[in-house]
Amino acid sequence: MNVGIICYASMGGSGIVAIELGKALADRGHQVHVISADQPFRLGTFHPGLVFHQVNTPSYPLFREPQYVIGLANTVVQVAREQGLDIIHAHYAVPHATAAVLARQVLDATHETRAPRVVTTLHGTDITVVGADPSYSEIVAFSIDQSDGVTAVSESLRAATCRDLAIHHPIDVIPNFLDCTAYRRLASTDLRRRYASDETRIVMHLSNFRPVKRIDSVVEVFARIAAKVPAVLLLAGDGPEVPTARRRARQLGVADQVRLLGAQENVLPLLSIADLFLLPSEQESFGLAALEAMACDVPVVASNAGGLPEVIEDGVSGFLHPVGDVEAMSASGIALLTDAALHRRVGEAAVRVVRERFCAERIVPMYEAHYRRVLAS
Ligand code: GMT
Repeated sequence: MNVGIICYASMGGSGIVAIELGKALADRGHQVHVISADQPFRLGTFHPGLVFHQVNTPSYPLFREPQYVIGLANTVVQVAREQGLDIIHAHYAVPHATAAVLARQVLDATHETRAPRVVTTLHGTDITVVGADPSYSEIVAFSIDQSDGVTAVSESLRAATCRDLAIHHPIDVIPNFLDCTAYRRLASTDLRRRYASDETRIVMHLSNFRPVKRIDSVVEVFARIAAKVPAVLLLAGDGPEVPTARRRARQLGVADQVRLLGAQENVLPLLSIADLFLLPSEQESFGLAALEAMACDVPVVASNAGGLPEVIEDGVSGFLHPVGDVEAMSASGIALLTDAALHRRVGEAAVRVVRERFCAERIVPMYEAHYRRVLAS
C-alpha cells in the first residue's frame, strides 16, 4: 500500500508512534510518505521506503496566524496526486484529521484518481484536552466522524472519545507498540557511573513536561524516596513545566540530586541505567514512555489514570496509584528500590508484558488489516 502519514514533528508520543509505524510499514514493503511541518522527532537518517514531505505555511503581512491547516491539506493533496496514496493516516486529530478530510474532499471533487481513504488515530490529548475544548469540539468531532477509519490507542481513550465528543463512527483500539528488537536494556555501566555511585539508585521521568504530566508530583515522589534511599532523579525531555521541576526540587532540598537532561532523541541508553520510572500523570491515554521503560526492565510507578491500567497490571508489572497520591507512589518506589526480589519480579513481568502484547510484529499487522478494511469499504 501507499500510505501518507501526517504527524507532529515535536516531542510527543503521537509523533513517535507515527514514525515507528511508518518505518515498520516501509520495512514490510509499503511505500510511506511522512507529511509534517518539520523533520519529525526520531525520524533519524535515511530509511528505505520512507519519504519526508515538509508542509509550508507561507506568511503574509495581513495574517497574524500561520495558516497551517490549509498548508497541510494542500501538501496532502499534492503528495496524494503525485504518489497515488491509498491511505492518508492522520495521527492526532487536531488538526490533522480535519486537513486529511479536506484533502480527500478536494481529491474526490476533481475525480482525477480514486481519492485516498482517511484513517485517523486518536492519541489522547487530541480528545481529552484539546479536542473536547468547546472552541474546537464541533470541527474535531466532524473530522473524526468523516474519517473512513478511526483508531484509538486504548480502550479508555475510545470510551472518552465516544463520551466527550459523541462520536458515532466505530473506533478500533490498536495499542501503541515498540520495536522489540531494539527496545531492550543495554549494558551501559560507564553511563551509569556518570550519574550515580554503586549505592545510588537512578529514578527517571521522561515526558514533554506538559501540565498533565504533574511534574510537581514527580519531584515530590522522588524527594520522599531520596529521604530513605540514596538516589538521583534524571529528567529527560523538555516543555513548559521544566521550571516547575527546578523550583520544586529547590523547595524540597533535592536540587543537587535532580539532573535535567533536556530533549533526548535516543532514550534507550538512559532507560537502560534507570532503576525506577515515575509517571504520575493527571491523564495518560496510553503512556508510551512507561512502555519504553518496561521494555528496558525498569519497574514503573504511575497513576491509575486513563489507559495506564491497560499497560500496567498493578502489583504485577508495575504499581498504580490514584492521581496525586504521592505518599503511596513513594512507598511503592521505596519498596522497589529496597527489595531486590520485588524489583526483579516486577521488572521481569514488565518485559514479558511488552514482548507478549506490545511488539511491532503484533501491532503493525492490526494497522494493515485496518487499512485493508477501510479500502474495501
Ligand atoms: O502527552 C502528550 O500530551 C502528548 C501526546 C502526544 O501527542 O504524543 O501523548 C499522547 O499520545 C501518546 C501516544 O499515543 C500516549 O502514549 C500518551 O499517553 C498520550 N498523552 C496523554 O494522553 C496525556
